[in-house]
Amino acid sequence: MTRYAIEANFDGLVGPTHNYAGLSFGNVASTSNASTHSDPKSAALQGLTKMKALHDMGFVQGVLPPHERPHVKTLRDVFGFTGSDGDVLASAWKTNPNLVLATSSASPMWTANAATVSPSGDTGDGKVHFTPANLCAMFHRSIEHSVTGRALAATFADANHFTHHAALPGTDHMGDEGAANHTRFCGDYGARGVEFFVYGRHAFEAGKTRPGRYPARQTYEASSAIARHHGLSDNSVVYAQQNPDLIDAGVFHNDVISVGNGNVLFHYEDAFVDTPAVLDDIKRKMAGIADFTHIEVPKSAIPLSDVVKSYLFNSQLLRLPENGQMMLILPTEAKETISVRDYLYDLIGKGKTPIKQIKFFDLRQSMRNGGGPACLRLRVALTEAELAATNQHSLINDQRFTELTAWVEKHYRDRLSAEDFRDPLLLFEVRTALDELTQLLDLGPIYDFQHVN
Ligand code: SUG
Repeated sequence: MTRYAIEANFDGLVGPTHNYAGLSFGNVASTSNASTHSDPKSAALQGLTKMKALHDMGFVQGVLPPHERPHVKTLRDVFGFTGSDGDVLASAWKTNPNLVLATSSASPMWTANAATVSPSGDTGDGKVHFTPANLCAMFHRSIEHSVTGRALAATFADANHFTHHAALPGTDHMGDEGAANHTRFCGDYGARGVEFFVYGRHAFEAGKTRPGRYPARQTYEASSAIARHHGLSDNSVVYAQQNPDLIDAGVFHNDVISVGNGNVLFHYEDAFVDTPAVLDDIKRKMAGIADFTHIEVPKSAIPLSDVVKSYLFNSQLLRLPENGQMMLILPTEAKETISVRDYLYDLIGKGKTPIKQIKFFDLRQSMRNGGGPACLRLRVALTEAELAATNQHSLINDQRFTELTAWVEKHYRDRLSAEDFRDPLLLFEVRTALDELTQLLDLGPIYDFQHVN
């Protein structure tokens, strides 16, 4: 029996410490914008504008909170600094400013990396399963999963509907980047679908291909462990290795080279190792669920460097609630890259594609760190009962949008540079803002400074 269900998007609210520290090796935008000053207020308002627009189009839109940064607890527990919070910041900065910067990134805003989510139609126990990503490839992101786990548990609290797993161990062998490397194909969102896991390398088998220049952040072993923990059946799971040459060209997550939803996969030529076999496997497992279709962008139409620069595939592929048509939400950079713009207008002009509409959003503040529309959201397919069991304060409506906009206007600075992070005043500003936010979103005490153990 088909149950009424929707796909909700939970966007990360950009944090008050949004900045460009060049922390992500292999992410071209991050390294090339290192040390430029940022504008956290505009960044947060750009994100909220996208959330409100999706709500206005009839989608269920949720929000996940930013994290406390600088994270003094990491400076204490990991690096061993002591004294008052101000002392800890001062001595860490004196020792090496990079220690403070690595604990000050607003990177939890990219909630595509928050977790892997399996909807209840796919799981062994019929509940929605969440595994926060350990993000162990980058130090500044490896400190995210505990607070992310608490935020998810507070948002999806009802144990009758939601199961929360611990992050996998944060070791190189089990590197996990969450939904950025995970896609789900389906017919109805509430029925069984096919979960598609894309990994960069095998960790327990020597001699397999892997990139030579940049890190392959996700391992096959991490992806397959999550599938087991979530109770997915083998005939509903497809694994694919990302093409290592693409990782070496700056494609650090699968969501920089393909995006899927419903019965559609939109992808670049040779996105995977043996792409035809991967497509066959998906098609075979989708039989009886929905007619799987794919749109392949040929290399001859768009050079790889334009794909990476424009973030064409880091778009949100959405199924419009009113008519089931597909639409793409893209960053403005896609319109400004001529090969990409020409391709897109040709694609929707032909009319023979399931993608019928395109919309562009200004997300420049996030894009400068390599985060496009798809990075900013975690998809959670929910039945009617699961949606009702979700924390309603985490859902965007007109009132919540107004409250969050006022909250940003009140607490965020419009200019931040590296030196600002040594100032304890910034830390206290952040904590005051986040304390208010947990009340606004009715999340309870999820932050370390709120004395959670
Ligand atoms: O992990 N950038 C993030 C961008 C994440 C994008 N997410 C997806 N593709 N789903 C990363 O590389 C840069 C932070 C800095 O350099 O200051 C950063 O963490």
